[in-house]
Amino acid sequence: MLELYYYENSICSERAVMALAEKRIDDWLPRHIDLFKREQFNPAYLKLNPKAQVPTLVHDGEIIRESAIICDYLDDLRLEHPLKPKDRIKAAQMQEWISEADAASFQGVASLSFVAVFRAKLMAMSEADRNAYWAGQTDIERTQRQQSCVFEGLDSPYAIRAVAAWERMFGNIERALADGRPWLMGDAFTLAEVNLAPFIARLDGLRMLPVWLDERPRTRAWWARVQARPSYAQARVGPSADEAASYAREGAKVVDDLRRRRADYLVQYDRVSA
Ligand SMILES: N[C@@H](CCC(=O)N[C@@H](CS)C(=O)NCC(=O)O)C(=O)O
Repeated sequence: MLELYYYENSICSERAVMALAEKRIDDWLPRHIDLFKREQFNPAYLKLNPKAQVPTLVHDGEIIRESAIICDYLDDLRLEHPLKPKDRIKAAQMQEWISEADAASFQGVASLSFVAVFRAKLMAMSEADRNAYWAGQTDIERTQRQQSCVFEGLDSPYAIRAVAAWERMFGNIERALADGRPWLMGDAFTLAEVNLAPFIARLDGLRMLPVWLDERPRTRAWWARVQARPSYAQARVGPSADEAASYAREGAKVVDDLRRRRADYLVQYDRVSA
């Protein structure tokens, strides 16, 4: 039995659901964890995932955590519709995309979501309610990042790191596609795309993508191809219908400032043209 504990509007959960769709695995049981009802802190769920995070996969009673690892596991589960290159070198190179997405891009998109959308919500709360929101989190780095983004907005050092992380990622994508390949690893769509798609979809939903993609036509075309995958629609990647309007509205409020921050960042740090 394959059970996925997940929250529909979480970008890490979307990775796992997209991998399931790509693999045409449909005999899995959805176990919904509503992050806004704080269900990630239920003692039973904490036993599955002590970090109080989604997603978690449970396969015949065995627990698999971390969205990138879950996607990799799902790929190995069925031979059909492979999402990893057969060639060992290419498979290792594919992992570099995922590792960079996990190490920097995730924090980047999470920070920008907080600056644009969750900041206003949390600032509208009483101090006691805000503290209650953060109470229970098990990852001090996450709490500090969120607090910095809420209290400092785009002045938060995490926001500037987000600008840098996505500058690096989109620069790498544009360079990788320069030889005309359709996908990051060549002719085949792989886990590199699956692991990036939900993060980029969130930036898209926040209307922030043009900040990095205005000057990157190959990445724009690649992103359109990713969005055209049936799995993208099946997994409902991107902000849900009821959230889309507020994400677009709140993101649009900060996008000009974000563009200025990127320009300042490039003056000081850009060493590689993309
Ligand atoms: N590295 C983990 C990160 C998981 C993660 O941070 N999930 C977020 C949703 S995208 C979460 O569960 N947040 C819970 C919270 O903020 O309380 C993974 O890729 O699975």
